[in-house]
Amino acid sequence: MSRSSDRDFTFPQGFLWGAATAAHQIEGSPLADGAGPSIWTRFAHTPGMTLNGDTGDVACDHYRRWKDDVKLMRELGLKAYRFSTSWSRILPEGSGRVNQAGLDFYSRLVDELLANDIEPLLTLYHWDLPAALDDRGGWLNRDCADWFAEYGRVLYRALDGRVKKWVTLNEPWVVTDGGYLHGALAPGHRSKYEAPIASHNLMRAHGAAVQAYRAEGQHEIGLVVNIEPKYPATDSAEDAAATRRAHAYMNEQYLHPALLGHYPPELREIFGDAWPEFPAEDFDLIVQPLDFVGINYYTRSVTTANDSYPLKAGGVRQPLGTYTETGWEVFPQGLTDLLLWFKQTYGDLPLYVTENGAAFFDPAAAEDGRVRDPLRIDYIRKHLRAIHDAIAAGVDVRGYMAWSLLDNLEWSLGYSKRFGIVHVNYETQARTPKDSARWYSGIIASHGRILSDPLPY
Ligand code: PNW
Repeated sequence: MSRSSDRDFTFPQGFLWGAATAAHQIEGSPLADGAGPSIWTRFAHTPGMTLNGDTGDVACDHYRRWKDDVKLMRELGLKAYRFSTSWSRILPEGSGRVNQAGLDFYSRLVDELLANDIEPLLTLYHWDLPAALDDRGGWLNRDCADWFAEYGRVLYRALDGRVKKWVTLNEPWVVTDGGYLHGALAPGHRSKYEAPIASHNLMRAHGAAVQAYRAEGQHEIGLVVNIEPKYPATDSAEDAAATRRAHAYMNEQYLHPALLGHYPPELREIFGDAWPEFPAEDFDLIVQPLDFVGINYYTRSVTTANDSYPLKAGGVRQPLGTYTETGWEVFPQGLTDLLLWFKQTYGDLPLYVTENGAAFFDPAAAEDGRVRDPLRIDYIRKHLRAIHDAIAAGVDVRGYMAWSLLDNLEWSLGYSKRFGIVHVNYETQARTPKDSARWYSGIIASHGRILSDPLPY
């Protein structure tokens, strides 16, 4: 595991090294300064929806500590910071009236990042729909494409030029699968009839926001998807077919319409009578030229014919596998495989790994103040090597954002899972860079060269 290697792991010049967060997971103060509630504020305050009733009311208090947090990013040597804006801070009713104070918060944050030579990557939607729009049907309402484009325009006009990399949606698959099919995430619906409609409207909203950007903006815009490569458990024909369906459902459901203009045919098989006929002209809106695609990668799954998609997705536990605290198998090879698959399927688009990381049970800070998290270092190190393999094979990967900068609110799992490279003490809000953060600083400073060194343990 800790053998050194003669290989040169230096990454291309200009490779963007960063870390990522999302508004609801770190900001706290969700209703401050005129903001409206989001579906996550409402969901988390509904008894029984989150572990221990945890809410985002305080989170990492980043809404008040943003300046110190940027200082910390600077100290770690980050070149980029991926964050999301909260729609209901900016448009409290989701559409119509703009709340200048909400916009100012992000404007100050972006200025502070730039003053510290950190490139902002701004995601418009990381799951926190304004509650007022959910009251009008949320992603089930076809008007959401107009609402989202309107919200995008407000931000493009305020920040384009200072922000040069924009993302429409973070992980539409999770929004739909968690929010409309299984109900584990806001708004907590469980309907196989709603899920395809929500997915389709998310993609229409994506298309509308990209179109609006072409009219207003001068720089780059893309989409972020989560990809989980699927491998068959055996070489039986049944397992192969199940793997195909799982792959179409999770990995192609959004990229196919966004980049090819149609859905993979397996979706009809999966959803049966719940799969509607969509108007052909919708696909003209959905398929927009993108400047880049962001890929969030955490794990793979091993699929059998016993998994029935979409309602129950099993995944076979690997007896020799290593698993993180969220039960996800550590499988770096999957990242190389998926990057190669992407290029083969969708062609040569610039790619960013916009999230990658792991929750592990980190020990408390030792007396020397260090938080020792060797498993996280090992995880990130292996995944960076896997990305390097893909680059060496010709895939155009331009950056890596560790998930996450800070320990934060892991949605319905509350504060129980820690993904940060920086430890957050939720009582005092003290930030302590873990060993992984220190090690990652060294990666950035050496352009990845120290990936050939043995593990620092
Ligand atoms: C991502 N899956 O979510 C999100 O973008 C983050 O906000 C989140 O904190 C992070 O991963 C860690 O969970 C995912 O089931 C949730 O495949 C679920 C899946 C993938 C990504």
